[in-house]
Amino acid sequence: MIDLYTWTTPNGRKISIALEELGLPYTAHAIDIGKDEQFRPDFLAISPNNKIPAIVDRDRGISLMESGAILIYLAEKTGKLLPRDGEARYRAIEWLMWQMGGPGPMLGQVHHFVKYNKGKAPYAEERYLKEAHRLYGVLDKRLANREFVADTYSIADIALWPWISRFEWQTIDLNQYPNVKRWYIAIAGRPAVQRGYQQPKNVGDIPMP
Ligand SMILES: N[C@@H](CCC(=O)N[C@@H](CS)C(=O)NCC(=O)O)C(=O)O
Repeated sequence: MIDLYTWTTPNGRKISIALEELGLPYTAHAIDIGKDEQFRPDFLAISPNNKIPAIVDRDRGISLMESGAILIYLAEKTGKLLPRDGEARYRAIEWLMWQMGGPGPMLGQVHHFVKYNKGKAPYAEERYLKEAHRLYGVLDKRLANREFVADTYSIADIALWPWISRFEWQTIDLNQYPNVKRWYIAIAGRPAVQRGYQQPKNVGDIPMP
């Protein structure tokens, strides 16, 4: 049994979606970051960087923070969603790391400046929106001749998809990125994604372009 500490954000949904896809039994515990619950000492004991998501795998007595590390751990635990060896494995890790270093932090800044702080910091809005479009362009090109970012559906897609699901917050028109749009709609149709999206609580339908 796995305990997942999470909230209704892209980083949290990566892990609930992966757990659903892998069919691993888990309990989702809500850490409301709007109420500063991520600073509770019991949460800090498993996530010293005070951020969701984090997991505790009771079977192995291990706790982990950082969504990328958790995704690799879950994939290796089950032997699914990450090729075992060869170029395919490193391609999936490459795009997972791209998500962790690019779309994650950059689109996070777009949410702050373009949605929550609109009109107050034009330099930041322009900078991060420009970077968002660049990243969407990179993803669109990657998906031009393949179904998924690393050919077969993997933890790299699972890491990226919840960030793209905030396209409305980011003022991104997915019609500008037809390959991303096709990929996004296909993944949104997966029952495991639909279940994982609604953790740790139901927040309404998945946004559709
Ligand atoms: N690199 C981390 C980022 C996690 C992250 O930024 N989590 C946000 C929610 S999406 C959070 O917990 N923020 C609370 C805070 O910063 O205090 C990961 O991928 O797990």
